[in-house]
Amino acid sequence: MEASILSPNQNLYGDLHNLIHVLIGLCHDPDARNLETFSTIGDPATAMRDPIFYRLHAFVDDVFQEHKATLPPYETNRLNYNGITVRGVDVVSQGVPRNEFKTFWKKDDVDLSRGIDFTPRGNVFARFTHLQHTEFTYRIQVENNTNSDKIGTVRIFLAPKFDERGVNMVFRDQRLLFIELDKFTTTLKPKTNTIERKSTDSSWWYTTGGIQLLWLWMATSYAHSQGHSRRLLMPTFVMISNYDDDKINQSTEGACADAASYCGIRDKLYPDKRSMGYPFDRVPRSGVNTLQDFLTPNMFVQNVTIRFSGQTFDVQGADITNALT
Ligand SMILES: [Cu+2]
Repeated sequence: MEASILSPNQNLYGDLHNLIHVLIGLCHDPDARNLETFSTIGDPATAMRDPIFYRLHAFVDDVFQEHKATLPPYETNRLNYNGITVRGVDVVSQGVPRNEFKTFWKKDDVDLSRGIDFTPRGNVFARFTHLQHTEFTYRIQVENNTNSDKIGTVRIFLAPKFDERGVNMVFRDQRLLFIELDKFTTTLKPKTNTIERKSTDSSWWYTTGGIQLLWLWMATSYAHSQGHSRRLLMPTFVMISNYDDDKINQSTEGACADAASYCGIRDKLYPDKRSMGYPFDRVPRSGVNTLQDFLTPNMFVQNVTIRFSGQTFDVQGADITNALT
């Protein structure tokens, strides 16, 4: 899909994804006779503004899934973590019912001074309104039935429960829609453990929470498209995998390490030995038709509601819903 300078044979591996961006981006002046530059899809900063971006990326996903379909499914011995059982998962948030994500509008300022083509004397702020969610904490109950400390990788995902007709999704379709909300390592003492993890510590968290926010935004948009205006039920999936099978022997210090799921760690290996998307990146083992069929004892599913409150908060965080006309 995308050779890099590390690929042993760049011509053989090709660069399908990037070259389609370039192909479409220059289609209005393919032999450069008018000295035109590329259009929106040619630059990562603007590519998503072109509707064909989504067709291109769906195509890239499809090619990748064709490859994944040739790999053997994960059998339970490559999913389970012997001795580790996840007993319960809750999402808790102040002033919000348990197992609910609350979303609302938030005003914020962004400094555009580095992106404009004159030299400003100071900052150039633009105020915009975006979707935001209240901070929340995952509370995960885990039993370690061995008699020593165990290290695990906690993997948290969100997925739709229903398809566009409101019917429960089958696993072979649903697995392609799981999105990672967080991933971190934890030490499990013998017997019972309660893991608490804040949304602001997420491996996808990015200053004001861009990426995680994007997922919740997509989920809320999906809710609207489903006609469940302002309210959507989604399974939150938690898995604890064996860190012995996950770890990369390197220091985890480095640029971008706080959002490592998103961008890796600069000049280091990707900090997870498992394939990206694990455990949902391969076709399921035989006999698995639903998410419930897929579960091994080290996994747990909690249905969580995403509720859009309709409120708007200003830059300082004051509720200005009723001040708007
Ligand atoms: Cu792309």
